[in-house]
Amino acid sequence: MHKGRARAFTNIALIKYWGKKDETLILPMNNSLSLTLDAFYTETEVIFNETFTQDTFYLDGVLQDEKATKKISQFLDLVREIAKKNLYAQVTSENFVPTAAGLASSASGLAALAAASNEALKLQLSETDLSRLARRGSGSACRSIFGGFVEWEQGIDDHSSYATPLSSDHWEDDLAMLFVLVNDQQKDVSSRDGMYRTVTTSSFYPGWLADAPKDLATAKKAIQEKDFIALGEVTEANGLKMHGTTLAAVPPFTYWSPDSLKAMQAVRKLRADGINCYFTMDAGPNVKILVEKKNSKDVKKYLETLFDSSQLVCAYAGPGIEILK
Ligand code: 2P0
Repeated sequence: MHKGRARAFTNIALIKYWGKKDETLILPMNNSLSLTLDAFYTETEVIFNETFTQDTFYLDGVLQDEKATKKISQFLDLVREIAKKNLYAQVTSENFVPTAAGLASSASGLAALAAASNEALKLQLSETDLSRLARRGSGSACRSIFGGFVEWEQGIDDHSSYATPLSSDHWEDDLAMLFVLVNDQQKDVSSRDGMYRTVTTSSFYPGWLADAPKDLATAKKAIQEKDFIALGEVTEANGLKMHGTTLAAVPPFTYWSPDSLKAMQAVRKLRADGINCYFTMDAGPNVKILVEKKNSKDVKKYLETLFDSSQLVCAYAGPGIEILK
């Protein structure tokens, strides 16, 4: 029996990954930049055993169906290939999220599974190799191997596409990200399907691709100079551009709900009142607000006049993967 356990934290992109140039290898169309957070994480245990006759996957105590297990099995096939071992596995994952808010993240999930597998089979992969491996499970997972600010270099092949931590002199410790958890009545378009549809059909997509490298350069400069306003402005603009592409997809779609707009308006109002904060959104209606730690209480206080306090979660910068005994 070969057993490993690991914890990985979720990350939120300030410069988004949106679109693949290779669907199988999960090579992105552009570099992205994220902040790993401390509030949401996944703990995963993987056991490879000679006596198992298939892969099984438990998430939050519930045995998962064929579709969810298949994604895990395909990832484990990569691990088995690296290990040159033909063993089935039992994967037990727990997502730690403050409320049942649909924030279960494939980023933390696949990063934890990659790290746990590395541990179980004593593969001794470097963090760079782990990032490459996690990427094959879910693109954004390659960034969750590391803490703080992280850049995912798109690369041109399996070998050259991986994430690296950005040096920031610990500036991320002065920042916070406030989550506004919004209920959504709409049918979900998964990020995988959403980005595929956008790349293949949206006439706005070339505009996204033209701007992404410039936005990335602006964000990296802002981090180097600890310029919060510059980082916030480019984060908000880049997120809006990503969401703009979905409106021109065929068929069109949006991840925004009325409450998402309400949260965005609140951020604009706070800025007008002199509190610097900026929003971003991912493949769902939740709004994430980047703010300096020193102002996070004031932002939360204002949002509590608009949303239930159970919908508001404040996160800080988080660490990279952790091996659990
Ligand atoms: C990001 N998202 O950079 C972007 C912004 C969502 C919007 O990465 O298909 O679950 O498994 O590679 O990583 C979510 O997409 O997609 C994501 P796959 P993933 O965070």
